[in-house]
Amino acid sequence: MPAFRNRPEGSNWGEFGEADVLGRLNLLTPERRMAALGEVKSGRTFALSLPLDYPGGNTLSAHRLPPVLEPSAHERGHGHYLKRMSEVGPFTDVINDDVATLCLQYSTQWDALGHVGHMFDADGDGAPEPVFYNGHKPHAPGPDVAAGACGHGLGIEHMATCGLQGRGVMVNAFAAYGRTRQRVGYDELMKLIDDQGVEVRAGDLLCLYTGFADALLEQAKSPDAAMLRSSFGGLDGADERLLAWITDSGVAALCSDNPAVEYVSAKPRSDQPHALLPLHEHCIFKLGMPLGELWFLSDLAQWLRANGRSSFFLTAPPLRLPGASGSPVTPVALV
Ligand code: UVW
Repeated sequence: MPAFRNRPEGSNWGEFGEADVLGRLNLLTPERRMAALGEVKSGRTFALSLPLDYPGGNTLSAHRLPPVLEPSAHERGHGHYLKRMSEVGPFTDVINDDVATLCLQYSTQWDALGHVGHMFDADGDGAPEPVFYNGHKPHAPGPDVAAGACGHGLGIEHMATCGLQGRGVMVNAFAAYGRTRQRVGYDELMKLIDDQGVEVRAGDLLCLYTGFADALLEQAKSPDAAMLRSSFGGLDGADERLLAWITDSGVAALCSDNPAVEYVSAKPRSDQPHALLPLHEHCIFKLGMPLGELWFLSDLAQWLRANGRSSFFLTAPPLRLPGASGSPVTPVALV
């Protein structure tokens, strides 16, 4: 029995199975991974993560706080950071052991499929209820569910265990627009793809480089939110032709160096109920497609451009943290 009676217009719910939790990551097949290995020609790697204490502060997202890294309680109990094994025997080892308090979506991250749901009448009772990809329902926090965690069947652990590797493709929006707040809709994306000779294939992990993370690094953990918000754009989730292209392209995931992949505007687009984040709605909620945000794409984008390439092998598993709605990630591109 599917978990839903109605499915949202334009969604693929049920197509990967009634209980599916991977969405478009199902397209990362062994055959496609083998083909993606053909992108490896030099053996050079690029780490696509920011330091996880960037952006700095919480001006970009008030509820996401910088990580706090401390020695573990055990070591604090010893009154010093280093545990000296000489205290328990004739040992020379000195050991550090840390605890991190980490907002999982503070810095370079994956949004899991449990990150964004919508009010939608999936059960057909005539009233919308909160629901996620493939009809998954949120669970109320209880003894088995960490209070405050999304706590339903779409936690990030599924992305971790699926072996998140495949063919990456880079679209370099910064090369065309520089530091201009540009909406990248269907027309703009097709022009970038044509001009840059990008070949997008089903199962690809598509990366959009805007330059946002470079500005963050320049601002050295004191982000100038006004400058950042007025200087960098993203994919235009309000453009229906772009959404149709995302569906038809078979792309497995979208990633960017900006904070939301999409161009965010808090201004309502109509008087009718609608998504604040329409690209999130289309990708995460309707298609089961994870979004990668605040990735550090600059060095890779420059290298690809200098070498007349746009594709690479990408490895990007999140933390295997059951129930989490997002996770830090250290993606690695192999070219
Ligand atoms: C929200 O904050 C809702 O989304 P994201 O971090 O994915 O842009």
